[in-house]
Amino acid sequence: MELKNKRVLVVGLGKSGKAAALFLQERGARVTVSDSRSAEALASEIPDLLDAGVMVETGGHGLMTFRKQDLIVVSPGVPYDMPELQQARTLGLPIIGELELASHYLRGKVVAITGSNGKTTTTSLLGKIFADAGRPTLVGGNIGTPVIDLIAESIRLSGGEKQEQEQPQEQNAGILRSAQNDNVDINGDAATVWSILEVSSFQLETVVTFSPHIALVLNITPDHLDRHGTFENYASMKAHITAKQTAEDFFVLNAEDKPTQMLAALTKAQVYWFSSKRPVKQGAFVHGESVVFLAREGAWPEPVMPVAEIPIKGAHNVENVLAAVCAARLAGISSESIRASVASFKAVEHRLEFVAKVRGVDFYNDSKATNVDATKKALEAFAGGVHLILGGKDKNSDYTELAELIRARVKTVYTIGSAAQKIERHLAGVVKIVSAGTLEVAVKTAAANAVAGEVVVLAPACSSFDQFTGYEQRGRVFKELVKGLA
Ligand code: UMA
Repeated sequence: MELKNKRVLVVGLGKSGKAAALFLQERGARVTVSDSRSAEALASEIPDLLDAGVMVETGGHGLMTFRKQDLIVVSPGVPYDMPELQQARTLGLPIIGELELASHYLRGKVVAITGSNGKTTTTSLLGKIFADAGRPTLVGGNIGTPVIDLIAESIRLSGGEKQEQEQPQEQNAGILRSAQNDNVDINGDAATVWSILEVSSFQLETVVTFSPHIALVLNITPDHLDRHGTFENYASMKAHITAKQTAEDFFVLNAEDKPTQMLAALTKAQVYWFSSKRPVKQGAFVHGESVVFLAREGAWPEPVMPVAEIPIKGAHNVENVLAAVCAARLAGISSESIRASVASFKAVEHRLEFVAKVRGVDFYNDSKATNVDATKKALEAFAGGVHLILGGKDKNSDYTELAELIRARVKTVYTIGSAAQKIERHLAGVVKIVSAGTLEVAVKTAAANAVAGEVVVLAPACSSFDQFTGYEQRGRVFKELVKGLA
């Protein structure tokens, strides 16, 4: 992608926008950043950009700014259909996201993980499996580090700028050979740099040529309907992950999730499956008490590890491990190495993370449960006696879907944030509800109500942006409040 002297507009000055703007400027583009927030709100970001020579527009997006550009790069959180972008489209200006931009420069191979839930855990786990196996590994994307910020290290680890062009094809051939030989456990490409990327529907909305060597879709359940409008639109964004894959690539899918299964018909890549319930044609599944991997149809399943050795809580985490096992075996990492990595894996922060036991009550931080399905998965991990903190910013979600599990396992729901009233309407008559308003009141009231042996779980089924800067801050505040109790 030629950037020298190109006029490029970056929309949004969050983590992705800042990384994209500095990268583009460094590559010789003439960059403007436009953000709807005020200059005061962006005061800590602006000096770096001005120093680098980037022009900055704050306090709104000027229509003219979106006209005189050769390329527009949008941040994931910027709505695809905002009027300024619609106008740019009618003018025929190319519009891509930060992920697409980064993928043109990232060296080595990509494992991309998407899904409504489990992305962060699976991405972290795969990062650990690859790194433990001695593979040069980078981890980023929606998990927190913009993909742009991985580029420099991917180039360094690949031996510098010079080999930029030749490398990918050679390495693809190695992996293809390994799969065809029914011997995926090869060491032939141990020097390849692997970028393990968590990718969201927001990021996938604006990809054009992005083509991961191994793509995983963990599950597709309603989320972000406020942005994508319908479930069908949302699911179609997830499908973009495989749109540019070829027969040399791998597509790993959840055999137990209907919307995910349907993606198999859309891909040119080799489809591998994972299932916690039954054997699959090729891929990873639970057989008796063990996780096994089947390299291809008709082969003998090879044992990877006992299910009992999986250290992270909940049936959904067995699925995450199966997905990771499948991807790691396809990359040629041995079962022994995978087993050791999984067994020593610690729950990701904010993902059903154990915080503390206070007077016999266990506190779990699942702040990353930002949709209804994630909250269901959290509840499934506990037999009963749950004090559940729900609420935040609504995403056009249907909370009645929680009713059955709440009736069976939850003693009291504590509502917080702007979605509280809607949640209370949806769960009326199902369970005792306390309108707590804030996280602080919720934690203190739940701690006072819960008795030894019960659990307090923050799994809010909503995004955090009404009261916090993100789910991480919400999770950290929760942990501080719990520590305060102790
Ligand atoms: N903005 C505008 N105009 C708009 C909308 C937003 O200028 O119309 C500006 C905001 O004022 C703000 C900036 O855009 O300054 C924010 O951009 P962003 O929302 O894309 O945030 P980043 O900081 O760049 O973070 C993004 C991801 N955020 C979202 O997708 C909302 C982060 O995922 C990701 O970690 C980061 O890039 C690095 O890749 C967060 C997330 O909530 C964790 N993701 C969603 C999720 O997991 O459910 C998809």
